[in-house]
Order: sequence, then structure tokens, then C-alpha cells
Amino acid sequence: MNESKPLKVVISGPVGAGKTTFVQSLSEIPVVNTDETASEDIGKATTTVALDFGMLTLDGIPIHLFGTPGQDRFDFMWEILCEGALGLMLLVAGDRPQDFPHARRILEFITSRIAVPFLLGVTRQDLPRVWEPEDVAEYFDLAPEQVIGINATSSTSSLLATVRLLELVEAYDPFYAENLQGHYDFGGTVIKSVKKT
Ligand SMILES: Nc1nc2c(ncn2[C@@H]2O[C@H](COP(=O)(O)OP(=O)(O)OP(=O)(O)O)[C@@H](O)[C@H]2O)c(=O)[nH]1
Ligand SMILES: [Mg+2]
Repeated sequence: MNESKPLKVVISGPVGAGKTTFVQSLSEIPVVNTDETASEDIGKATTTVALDFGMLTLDGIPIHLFGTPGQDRFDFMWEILCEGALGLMLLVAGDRPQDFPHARRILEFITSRIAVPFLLGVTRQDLPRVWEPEDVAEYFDLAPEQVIGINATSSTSSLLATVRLLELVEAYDPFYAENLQGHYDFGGTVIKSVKKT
């Protein structure tokens, strides 16, 4: 039997960006969720305090999805969860431009500690008056192909974004991919077969 080791994908971003929703839309198992009643006014009743964990299988390859908390006071979890990650999906709500600076700080916090390829997902694209991914790319000074619009409540949209992230990982750096090979059953063939879906 061909047993693939799981690939680890981390989902991070500010409070309310849609991290928990994204993991729930993708996961084939009931999501391990650590949402608690928010102790301060963050504009919603509950917030993730440790992690979300879900699992997805793409073409027989298990993908472990780790969602982080969004609040700064849990920032120690960002680094812990990103260790050994194949890719990072950084989410930001497209109708909350006031959160963009926070998203940028999270991205810098993580990528300055761990060289992980990332895709910026602009959520809430199904709602009116959201920023277009192209404009968010300009704001973050990123190439347009590193930013994607997402409806995190939709499994199809979330899956498309995940596949796009895996494509980016493949293109990122062959040395990075090689380094991960000891930990993951990773390589061009794995990603190529994932891309077929
Ligand atoms: N319509 C729509 N609603 C979304 C989308 N993404 C998230 N939401 C909603 O936004 C709210 C917050 O989403 P969460 O998934 O809890 O956000 P989070 O990033 O996990 O937040 P924290 O754990 O507090 O950091 C929920 O009510 C979601 O249903 C989206 O793309 N479209
Ligand atoms: Mg959450």
C-alpha cells in the first residue's frame, strides 16, 4: 500500500479573517476547534484560542490543516503551528481593510522566523464592497499570482485556493522542497498529482 506522509498547511490571519471557516469548509473530518467566548470586543462572540485542525485528502495524499488564532496575545501559537509547514495560507477579510496592517505584521512575524511559501487569500468575496485581490496585492506589494480571492464558506473556493497554494510551493524553491523531503513525502510528483484534482 502506498502510504503518503501528510503535508502540513497552516492558515493564519487576523481575527475574523475566516480561518476557522476555511478549515471547516475543507475538512473531511469533524474539525478540532478551540473557539472560546471572546474576552474582549472583537466584533464576534467566539475566537480561536489555540488552533483549528482539519484533514483533507487530495488524490490520496493527506493534507493536515492547522488554523491559528488571530489575536496577537496568542502569537506564540503562530510559530509553533508553522514549524515544518509546507505552505502558509494567510487570510484577510476583503471588507476589512483596517485589518490589512495586522495581516502584514502576522505575515512578517511568521516569514521572518520560518521560510515558508505563502498565498494571501482575500476572503468574503461573495459579499458586496470587498477589495479585489489585485488591489490587495498592490497594497501588500505582492505579485498578483500570490493573492487569491476566496469565499471561505465555500468548499470549492477553499479547495481551489489550497491547490493554488500547493502550486506556489512547487514553484517556490526546489531546495526548500528537497529539505522537506525527509519529513514529508514531498516532491514534484506529489504536487503534480495533487494538481490534477
Ligand atoms: N460570507 C462570508 N462569510 C465569511 C467568510 N469567511 C468567514 N466568514 C464569516 O466570518 C465570521 C468569522 O469567521 P471565522 O472563521 O470565525 O474567523 P477566524 O479567522 O477563525 O477568527 P478568529 O479565530 O477569531 O481569529 C464567521 O461568521 C464566518 O461565517 C467568507 O468568505 N464569506
Ligand atoms: Mg478562528
